[in-house]
Amino acid sequence: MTPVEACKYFRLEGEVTECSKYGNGHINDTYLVVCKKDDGTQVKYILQCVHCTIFKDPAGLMENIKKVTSFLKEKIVAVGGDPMRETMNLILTKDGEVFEKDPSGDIWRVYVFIDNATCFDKVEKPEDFYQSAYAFGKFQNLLADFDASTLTETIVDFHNTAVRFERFKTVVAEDKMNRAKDVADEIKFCMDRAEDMRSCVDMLKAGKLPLRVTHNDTKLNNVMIDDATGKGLCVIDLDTVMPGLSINDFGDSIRFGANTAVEDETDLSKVSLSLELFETYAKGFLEGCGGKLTDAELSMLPMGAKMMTLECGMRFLTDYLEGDVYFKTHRPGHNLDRCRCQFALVADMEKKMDDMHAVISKIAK
Ligand code: ADP
Ligand code: GN1
Ligand code: MG
Repeated sequence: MTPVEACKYFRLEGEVTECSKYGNGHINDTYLVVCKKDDGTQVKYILQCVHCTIFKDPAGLMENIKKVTSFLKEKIVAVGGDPMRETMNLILTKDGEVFEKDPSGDIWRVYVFIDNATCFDKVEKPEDFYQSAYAFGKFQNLLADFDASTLTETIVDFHNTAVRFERFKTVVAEDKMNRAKDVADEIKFCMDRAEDMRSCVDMLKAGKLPLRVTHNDTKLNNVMIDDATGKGLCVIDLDTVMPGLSINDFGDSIRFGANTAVEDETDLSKVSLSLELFETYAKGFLEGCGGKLTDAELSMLPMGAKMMTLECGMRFLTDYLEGDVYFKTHRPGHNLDRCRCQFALVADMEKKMDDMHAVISKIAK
C-alpha cells in the first residue's frame, strides 16, 4: 500500500494535500501528512510504516504505545501540562484501531504532528543537549510506577549485549556476503572486548542493577525541543519502550550526542567523546530522574556509555556483514562507516573512563 492509500484508513481531518518522506530515523518509513480543512486551515500528521521483519509482534508493540502514552497523558494533565504536545497522540483508524495492517503485512499508524518543535540530528547548542537529557530522565521517572509486566518485549534481547555478541560471532562465521575479509580489524575490536560484552547483563542478573521501564533508543533525534521555550518537550519513537537499564538510556544518548562527530563520520580524526557534553547530559539526566538512580547505577553510567557505543558499533558491523538488511543505509558501506565511527568513540571513551567517573562523582554528590 502506498502512504497516500494508507491515509484513507485513518480519521484525518480534511483532505490530504501533501504526503512526503520525513525525518532521519534508521528504522521506520516516516511521512509528513498535511491536510486541508474546509475552512482552509491545515492539520499535520506523522504517518509511519512499521516493518514487521523488525517488529515481529506489531499488535503488542502498538498496545505498548497505547498504554504508555495513556499513562503519561494522565500524569501530564495532573500537573497542568499539555497532553497534545508533551506526549505522542495516536490517531485511530476509521475502524477505531490504533494501526492498519496492509496486505503485505506491514503496519501503518498515525500520530498527531508536534508542530513548532525540533528534533536535532547533532548537538548545536549544549543547552539543547541538557534539555534532551532532562526530558529522557523525566520520561524514565514518570514511568517509574508503570507496571512493567504489562509491556510486550517488542524486540527480544534488544540491549542484551551478550546475546548480540553471540549472534555477531555466528554472522562472522557464516559471512554470507563474503565481507568479513575486509573488516578483520573491526571484528578483532569486538573479540578483544568479549569480557565487556557480558558486564551489564551479568550485573542485572546478579540483581546489582534494577530493571526499570526505559526508552531504549535515546538518540537526540528521538526527543523534540520546543522552538518557543527551548525546553525538552516530548520524547518520541516509543517502539522500544520496555523493561531495561537506566544506564543504557543514559549511554545511548552519550554515544550519539556527546560524540564530537556525527554517527557516520568517515574522518575518524574528528571522532571523540566531549567531556563537556558528557557533563551537560549527566546533569540533565540526573535532574530529570529526580534522584531515583541507585549508587550502582550512578557508578555504571560511564560503562553504560561505552557499552551502548560498543553494542551499536557491533550492530552496524553485523548488519554490514549480513548485507545491510536492518538499518536504512544511504550509501555503499554506510553501516561500516557508522561502525568505525562507533569503535573510534569506544576507544576514546576507554581513555576517558576515569574522567567520566570524576564527572559523575562531582555531579552526584
Ligand atoms: P525511527 O524509528 O525510524 O527513528 P521515529 O519515530 O524516530 O522513527 O521518527 C522519525 C522522525 O520523524 C523523528 O526523528 C522526528 O523528526 C519525526 N517525528 C516522529 N514523530 C513525530 C511527531 N509526532 N511530530 C513531529 N515529528 C515527528
Ligand atoms: C535505530 O529508530 P532510530 O533511528 O531512532 C535503532 C537504535 C540504534 C540507532 C542507531 C529499533 O534508532 O537501536 O541505536 O538506530 N532502533 C532500533 O542510530 O533498532
Ligand atoms: Mg527515531
